[in-house]
Amino acid sequence: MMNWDVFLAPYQQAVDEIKIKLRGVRKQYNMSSTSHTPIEFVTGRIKPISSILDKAHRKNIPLDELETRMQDLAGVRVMCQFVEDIDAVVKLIRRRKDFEIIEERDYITNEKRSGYRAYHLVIKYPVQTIGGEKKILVEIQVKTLAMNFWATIEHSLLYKYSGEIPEDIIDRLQNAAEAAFRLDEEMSQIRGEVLEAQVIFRKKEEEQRSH
Ligand code: 0O2
Repeated sequence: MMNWDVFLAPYQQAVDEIKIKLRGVRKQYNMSSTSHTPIEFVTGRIKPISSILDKAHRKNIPLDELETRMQDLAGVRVMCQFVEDIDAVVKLIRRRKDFEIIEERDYITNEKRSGYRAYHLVIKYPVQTIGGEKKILVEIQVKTLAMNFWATIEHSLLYKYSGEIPEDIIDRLQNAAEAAFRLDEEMSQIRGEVLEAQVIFRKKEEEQRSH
């Protein structure tokens, strides 16, 4: 018999620690007046036992191999305002000394067939336990608010229809994915224009000061 509480405890610990660390990054950006924070908010979860069992069954993973073969028992999600911020978050994750990156999956350049978009990183994270150090696999999903909105709705529909979403709703989800993509594009354009306006404004100010 598997003792789930004992098995999942270090995963919960890893999620809690990483949430605190990434929220700390956000705080640091917010204190700096020069750069905008690429992190809007951070959430995290341990995969529910029923989902672990479903996925293990679906992917033929024996329960004694979960630790090495199920990479998202611990999951952290980083939400960004703009698509450009995703890149900034990925870069800052790559630079960290406490995260060892095992795998990266770019579902932004390679959108999934469902319409799902996000950037996934699987890291090895050291948790200190009373039995010594334990390296835990954690999946970090980095996405925009629009990508997250779409994925959350699609996820609950998958659950509602036990994975068999009716055709007409699938079509609507595809349309919604397209709309979310366009929303991200529009926001990026606006961001670009705001940044450009700021540069022009700063230049004008400097010119006035030097006269
Ligand atoms: P849950 O309920 O969120 O835990 P696979 O599960 O085979 O598609 P793999 O290789 O395990 O994928 O890893 P991947 O692709 O990084 O996906 C892991 C997680 O990404 C999923 O976990 C979802 O959270 C999210 N995800 C991936 N594809 C989709 C999608 O099409 N729609 C939505 N809404 N989320 C997606 P789980 O275990 O599937 O689900």
